[in-house]
Amino acid sequence: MTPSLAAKLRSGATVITGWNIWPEPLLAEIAARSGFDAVTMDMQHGLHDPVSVMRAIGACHLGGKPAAVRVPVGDNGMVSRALDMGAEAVIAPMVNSAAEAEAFVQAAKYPPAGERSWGPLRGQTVFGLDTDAHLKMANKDTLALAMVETKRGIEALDEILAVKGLDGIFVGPSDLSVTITGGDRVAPGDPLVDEPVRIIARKTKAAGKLLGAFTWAASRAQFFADLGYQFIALGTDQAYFQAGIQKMLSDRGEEKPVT
Ligand code: 3PY
Ligand code: MG
Repeated sequence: MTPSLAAKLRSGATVITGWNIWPEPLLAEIAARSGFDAVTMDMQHGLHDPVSVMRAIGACHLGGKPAAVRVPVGDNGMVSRALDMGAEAVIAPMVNSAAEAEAFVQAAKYPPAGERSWGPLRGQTVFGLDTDAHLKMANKDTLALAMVETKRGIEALDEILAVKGLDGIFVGPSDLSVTITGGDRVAPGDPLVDEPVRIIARKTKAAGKLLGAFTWAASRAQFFADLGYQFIALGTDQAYFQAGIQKMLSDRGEEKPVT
């Protein structure tokens, strides 16, 4: 197994992940081969189902990059399944309390840290590890990241960070802006989210946990990276497709084939 996503992040590296919302493994593989350090399959707002996630994880490995999965809200069954399929990180959206974070960790970690049931039938093949090695690797080398993206989540942050086995916090700036404005605006890049983003960074680092966030622009990714966010999602495959079309329509360069 190549150095895990967890090992890279713990060594201090910044990891930029593509965000795959279209349930098509080929797109995940192309994202993996096109410069991203990892690819995340989104089952919350993205269109993935368990089968497409399973196929996309294999496609990411074919492209030489680790795969992460964002599960639907509160779907801890899918947390275990995504890990069983070979995901190196699972992201749980809308975690608003220590109890929710605790239930998430229970599904993501084998005993003694949690209560994950044994059966990584696909993951073992993806990682190429025997049973003992897989069991030893799993709790340390797969990450459970809880999204803090609401006022309630921020209020509960200290208790969420105290949950043993939780590896990190992943920030959703769109939901942060919606909750902060009381449902008035979706404004992920607005300065109004900067203060909570800074508070989350300070507290999470003090707790010795990892930081991740979603962004729509490389400049915003740099803002997060400067604050210590290391696992940074940039755009979605829908946005990559739209940006590619716009670039091709306006490109005045020489003709060359693209494969
Ligand atoms: C948010 O910005 O709220 C997210 O969940 C990113 O996908
Ligand atoms: Mg969100």
